[in-house]
Amino acid sequence: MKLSSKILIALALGVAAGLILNLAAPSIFPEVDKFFLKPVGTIFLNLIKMLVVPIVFFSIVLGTAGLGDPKKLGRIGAKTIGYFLGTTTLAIIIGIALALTFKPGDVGTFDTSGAEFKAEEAPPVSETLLNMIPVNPVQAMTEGNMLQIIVFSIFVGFALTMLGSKTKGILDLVEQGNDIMMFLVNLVMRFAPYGAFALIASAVGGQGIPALKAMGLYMGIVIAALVIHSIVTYGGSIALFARKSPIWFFKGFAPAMSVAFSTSSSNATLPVSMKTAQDNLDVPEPISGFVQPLGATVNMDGTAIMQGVATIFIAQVYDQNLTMVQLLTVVLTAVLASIGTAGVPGVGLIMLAMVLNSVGLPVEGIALILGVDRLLDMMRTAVNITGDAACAVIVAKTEEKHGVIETPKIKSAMNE
Ligand code: DAS
Repeated sequence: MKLSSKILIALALGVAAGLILNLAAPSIFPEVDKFFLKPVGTIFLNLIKMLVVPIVFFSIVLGTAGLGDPKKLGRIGAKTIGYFLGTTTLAIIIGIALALTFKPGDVGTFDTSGAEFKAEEAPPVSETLLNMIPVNPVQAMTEGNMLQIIVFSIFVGFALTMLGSKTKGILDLVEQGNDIMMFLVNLVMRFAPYGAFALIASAVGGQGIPALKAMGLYMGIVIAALVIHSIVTYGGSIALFARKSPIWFFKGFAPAMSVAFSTSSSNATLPVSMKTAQDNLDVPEPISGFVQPLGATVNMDGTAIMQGVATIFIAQVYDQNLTMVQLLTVVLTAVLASIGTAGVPGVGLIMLAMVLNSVGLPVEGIALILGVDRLLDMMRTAVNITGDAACAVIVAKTEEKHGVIETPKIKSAMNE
C-alpha cells in the first residue's frame, strides 16, 4: 500500500481514537496523551524538523546554481513572488467576503468579558525585510531563521553559478548533501503514519467539544474558504497556466498535505513537500528547491483566510463595522504579515494580532477563537504548502520552454 494511503488511514483512525477518548473516556485521555500520543507525535515532528535547515540550505544552493544564468533566476523569482502575492490577496478576500456574507459574529452570544490574549510581539514587516540579510549565516542556521537561511543560500548558489567550473567540486558536494537529505526524508517518512495518528488523536482528543459547537459557524466559514480557495485558485491556476489536471495535482500532493495537516507546520513539512513535488508532480529539483522553501516562509494563503474571517468575526462580536479602507488595510497587513514569519504551529494567531491592531480591533478578541484554532491550524497549514506546490508546478511548466535543467530523481519510498 502506498505511503500516502497509510497516512490517510492513520489520520482517520487518529480522529476516531481522539473522539472516543474525548467523548467516552475523557478521564484517561490526559494519561494516554502524556505517555503515548505526545511522545510519538513529538518524535515524528522532531525527526522531520531535524532535516529542515540542511535541506533548505542544500536545495536552495542547488536550486539557484541549477537554474544557471541570473536572468532565469530573476524570471523565476518574479513569477514566484507574483503568484504568492496574488494568491494570498485572493485568499483573504475570499475569507472576508464569506465572513461578511454569513456574519459568524452576529449569531449566538459570545462572552467577551473574560477574553484576554497576550499577543506575542511580531516584528514589523519593514524590520523583517531589513533583517533578511544574515549578519552571521551560521547563527541564522542555528536559530532556524528561515528567511536569512534562504537569502544566504541564494547568494551561495549564485556564486557557484558565476564561478562555474572553478567550484565544480563544491557543487558536487552540495548535490551529494542534498541527496543525503532526500534519502533521510524517505527514511523518516516511514514513521509518518504513526506520527500522524498520534498528532491528530492528541489534537482531537484534547479539543473541547463545547467550543466546537459555539464556534461552529466560524469554523465552517474558514473551512469553506480554504476549500474554495484550494479548488478555485490552485486548481484553476494549475489547469490554466500549467495545463495539468487539478485532480492529478491534489492526488500527487496528498502525502505532503497529510503531513502538513498532522504537524500544523509548513516548515517541518518542507522536506516532504519538496520530495512529493519532485517525485509526484514533475517539479525539477532546482525549481522545487527555490520556490517551496521560500513559500513555506512567505506564502501562507490558508493563514490569510483565517485572518480575514477572524477579523470580521471579531469586529462583529465587538459591534465594530469596518469601512472599505479598513478592509483594504486588513488585506494589505495580512499579506505583508505573512512575509518573514516562518511556518510553525500557531504563527497565524501572532500575525492576526498585527492585523487586528492595524484596524484598531481589540486583540483580546483572539481569545474567542483560541479554543478551535488548533484544528483550523492543521487545515490551513495544508493549504499553505499546497499554494507553494501549485506555484512550483506552474513555474516549472512555464519554464520548460526555456529548458530548465532536469536533475535525476531519487527513487522514493513514498511511491512504493
Ligand atoms: N501553522 C502555520 C504554518 O505552518 C500556519 C498558521 O499558524 O496559520 O503554515
